[in-house]
Amino acid sequence: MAETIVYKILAAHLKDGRLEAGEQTGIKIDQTLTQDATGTTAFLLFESIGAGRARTDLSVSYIDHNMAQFGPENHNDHLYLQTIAAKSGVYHSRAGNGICHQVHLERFAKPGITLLGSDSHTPTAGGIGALAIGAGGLDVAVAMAGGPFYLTCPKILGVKLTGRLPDWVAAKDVILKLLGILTTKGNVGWAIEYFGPAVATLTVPQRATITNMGAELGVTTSIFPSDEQTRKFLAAQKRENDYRALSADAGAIYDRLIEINLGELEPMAACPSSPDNVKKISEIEGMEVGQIAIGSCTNSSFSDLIMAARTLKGRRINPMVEFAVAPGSRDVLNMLAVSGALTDLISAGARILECACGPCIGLGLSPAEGIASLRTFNRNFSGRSGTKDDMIYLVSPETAVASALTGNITDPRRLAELLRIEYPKIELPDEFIVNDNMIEPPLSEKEAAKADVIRGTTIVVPQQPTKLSKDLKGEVLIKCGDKITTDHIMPAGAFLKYRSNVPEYSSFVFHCFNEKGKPTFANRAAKVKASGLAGIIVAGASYGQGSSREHAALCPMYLGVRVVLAKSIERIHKANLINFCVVPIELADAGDYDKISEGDKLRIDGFTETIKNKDEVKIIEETGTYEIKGKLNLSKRDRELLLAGGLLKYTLEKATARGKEK
Ligand code: MIC
Ligand code: SF4
Repeated sequence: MAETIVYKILAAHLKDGRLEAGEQTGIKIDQTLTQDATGTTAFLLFESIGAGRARTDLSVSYIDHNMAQFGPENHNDHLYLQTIAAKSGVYHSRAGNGICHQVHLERFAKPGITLLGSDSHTPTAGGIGALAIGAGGLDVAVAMAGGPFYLTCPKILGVKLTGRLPDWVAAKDVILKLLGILTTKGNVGWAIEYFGPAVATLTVPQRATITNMGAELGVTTSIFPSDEQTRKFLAAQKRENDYRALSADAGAIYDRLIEINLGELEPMAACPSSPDNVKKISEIEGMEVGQIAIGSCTNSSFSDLIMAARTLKGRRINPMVEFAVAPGSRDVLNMLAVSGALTDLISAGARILECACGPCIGLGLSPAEGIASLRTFNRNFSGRSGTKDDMIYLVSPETAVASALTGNITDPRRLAELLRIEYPKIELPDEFIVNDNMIEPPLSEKEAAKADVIRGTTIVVPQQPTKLSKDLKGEVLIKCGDKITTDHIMPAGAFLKYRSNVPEYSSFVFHCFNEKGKPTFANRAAKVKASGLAGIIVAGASYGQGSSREHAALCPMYLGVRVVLAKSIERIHKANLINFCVVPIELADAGDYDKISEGDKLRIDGFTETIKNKDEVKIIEETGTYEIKGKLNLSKRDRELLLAGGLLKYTLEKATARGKEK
């Protein structure tokens, strides 16, 4: 049978289950990546599993998120991660070396491998032909310990690319176009495979921009073929040996097809405050801009930044614009320095930020009130920048740089007419500067046995869930609307420093919905927990969009939440809920959402029995006002996990059972 790339890679890694869309399948994971904001939990849980050394081909732990270092928390995390990585057989990319996805693309990812990362933008590596998937830290910990990763076999959306990008139109505009078509809702269970004649015209960094923002669509992964462009990129990274050709078979069948003619695309923007609120730049042109940033794992490659530098060379940023550049990796920064492009950026007035996530995760550069901020990032959820009611527009580096010169949103295709700037044709360099000085290899097993792990007092082992009760009696703690992101559930930015301390971090659950003078979500949850009832979260469609942060499941669980009842739930978040023994229930009839109010007391009789083998749940309002039906879209393994008290307990039980068999 003619196969897609996704199914070829899945078949080569199959460990458990059948390869059929909708089926739960366990696959072998070749590489893992973790980053510091999810990594401390992942490694603490990895230690709890007791696996000792990582059993993957390669695992890398990155420091790129929490680098502001106000107080000891962040540095405590870095030291813990560095020492536990060395001991566990894991490579460690130190603070300052760059954003995990950019560095992994440059130094480690390969065509045809499976990569699991505790970050939702792990599919960036799909740009090099890797099957790369984002997951919660506990799933990554289990994969590091050599366990299979379970996923629902996806349906394949084939995106056929034809034509060629016009000057000043960028890879970012391709994915923004797709976000406009598919939106951030309703794409759970799909993977995207790009093909068609235009693929050959896109470099690996351009492809990676496109696969990176597949995360915003909510698809499981996105992937490009591996071809001459891939070989060229790997050769320039001095690792041509990692190359292998990879493409779908002729006649491969896609479950859905979309065709995009790159030649017909225009510069686009995702307007406030969702990545799918896409408009053409021509529709919003002229709006005043107060801040512009180029960076993040979406658009911080050498090609992106050299384009910006060449466009800005000898010119000056508009004085009313704050303009910042965060290179994706230290190698990118080094290349900018050596080529002289860094001087062009500095001279034009750019603020050069660290090679890190920085403003993308709300750590610094929060915009002033009431101004539009243009960013080449991937998320513009309200408040994520650190400013309430922010107005963030997601754009290409080309649009960013054009607007930085004029001070208002500008279609870069007009730069010739406005400022006599011709498009700087950018070729991928034949050779990148490669310097792995800040990637620490792990200790040998012998050395590791004697090595100490540094654990600051701010690093607290997360508490595991208690088992579910036979019948559920609970209270609705909050009723929220559609498209609730994990940023709404667990704020990042200034709160990130509590990531390694669940009891502390939990006080900020649903922080954005807390009102002055009223009890916080955490206070209300504590009261309900003390009364002996379980906490219930009610939500609309697409609950848990965005990041892979398992704290969005772990912290509510810590506060006593045992059920999320929503119109629909996004893939990574649903898996995280199950991993931490919070039961995800979808409303059988979305209209029933209107019947439920905050404070309602709900009952599910035979709760654990239902989880064991039923698909339908009867939910009864305690005073008899209404009775509604919920759906349990759970695999056999999901049910086992929930009944065991979550993934960690399940993994430990399995290990004990295996030990007894021996
Ligand atoms: C994000 O972009 O939201 C993050 C921060 O990278 C998250 C991970 C996290 O919350 O630590 C993600 O995308 O998974
Ligand atoms: Fe970092 Fe932003 Fe990428 Fe998340 S999306 S990994 S915060 S750069």
